[in-house]
Amino acid sequence: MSVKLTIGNKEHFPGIGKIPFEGPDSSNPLAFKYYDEKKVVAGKTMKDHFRFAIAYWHSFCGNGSDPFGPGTIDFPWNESDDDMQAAKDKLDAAFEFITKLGVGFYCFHDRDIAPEGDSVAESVKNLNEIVALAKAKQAESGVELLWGTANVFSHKRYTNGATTNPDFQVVTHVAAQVKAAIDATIELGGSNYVFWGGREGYYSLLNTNMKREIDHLGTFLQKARDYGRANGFKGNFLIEPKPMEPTKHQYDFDSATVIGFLNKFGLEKDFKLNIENNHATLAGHTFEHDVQTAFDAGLLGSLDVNQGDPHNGWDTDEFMTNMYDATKLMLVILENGGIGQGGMNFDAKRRRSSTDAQDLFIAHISSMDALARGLIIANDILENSDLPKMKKARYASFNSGDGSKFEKSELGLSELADLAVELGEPKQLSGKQELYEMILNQYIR
Ligand code: XUL
Ligand code: CO
Repeated sequence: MSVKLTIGNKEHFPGIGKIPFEGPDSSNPLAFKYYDEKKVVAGKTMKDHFRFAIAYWHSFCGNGSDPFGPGTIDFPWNESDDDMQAAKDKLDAAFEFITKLGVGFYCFHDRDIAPEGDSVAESVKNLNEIVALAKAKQAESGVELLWGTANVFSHKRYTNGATTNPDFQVVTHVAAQVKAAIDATIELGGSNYVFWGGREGYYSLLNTNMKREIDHLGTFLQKARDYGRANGFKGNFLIEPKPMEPTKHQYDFDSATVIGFLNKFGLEKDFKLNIENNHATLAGHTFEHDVQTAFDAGLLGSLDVNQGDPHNGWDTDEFMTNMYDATKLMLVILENGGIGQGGMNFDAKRRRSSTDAQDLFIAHISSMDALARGLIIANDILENSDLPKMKKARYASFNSGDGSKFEKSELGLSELADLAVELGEPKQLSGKQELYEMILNQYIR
């Protein structure tokens, strides 16, 4: 990737150059300690293992505002009173940041990169104008689009849902936005297109016909897929599960729910899942559980690698730095052959009180290092510890004889019951969870 520090006229992150790899002994906060993009682990460079992507909305739009107070972080690219000029300045800043960090991908919602206009036509015109500029920046920098999406949850017209809104007129506006966002993703060569069901869900069954709403969602996604395929989109469509927030009952609850939904509506050949750590934990799962569930269904698409706070129950979108979570995630990724044409989008924001420009770099560097270290440890565990052998050995009774016949569906219930009489009481076999945990700890070094 060629690195040009300023693409527009102005440098938005002065004093910060290309982030170097300096190794684990470095104390430079603006250097990688573990993420070495060229380092080969398990036959692949780190760059290819992760396919890291910057989340446009958090990194260049989220200024630290929360329900208790306004923004705390100054964005020099937001100074212009002209919305379109501000969007162009933001694009400059975004590509400056992405290339200085040395990340290969980015992700956006339509409204992150271009302002909503006063009409459908003006919104599409704004988007197309910025997309043309983004295309030039991608060509100049080598940065690629991991996925595009439409923000169909912020505008007040979506208060009662987007495609699941009880008002058909709202659904037509969703279509206008999704069509333009798919067009933008195709134009920018995006590898994937994401649907996160922002307000697709409900608060009370007293006013909600859940079946009708979910049917509308299925029909809408079939039409979006048909449009994308007819217009040359070759990437994966992705659904991002989340159990709650903003609504009480989000329809795309978790991986298992979405897999059932995709199969029901005949979407499983074109759609996969984009799984986010903080969403999985809100659903009462671990990240690796929801990722493994998607892999097992052949539907792992991409990841949003953030983390929540274990002490509260909402979506805090913190940068993923927990070494246990990173290691357990990378174990699942390595054991299942990698993330394919997906990637790892941060979908994380620095804390409201992290107000220095360099904090944005530090947050990303820290998370990339945690995941890189997790990759190295996971690979070490798989290559050098007894853990994979132990896990395999637990299922050895299904490898031959009657166990193998059962796996091949060759034994009926009566035959199985007769075998219980013949074989007698099974010997107690320890699951040895503490030993597995001991091995994990021994390798986190
Ligand atoms: C919200 C969330 C979204 C999606 C894209 O919780 O994760 O930012 O990733 O719409
Ligand atoms: Co997300």
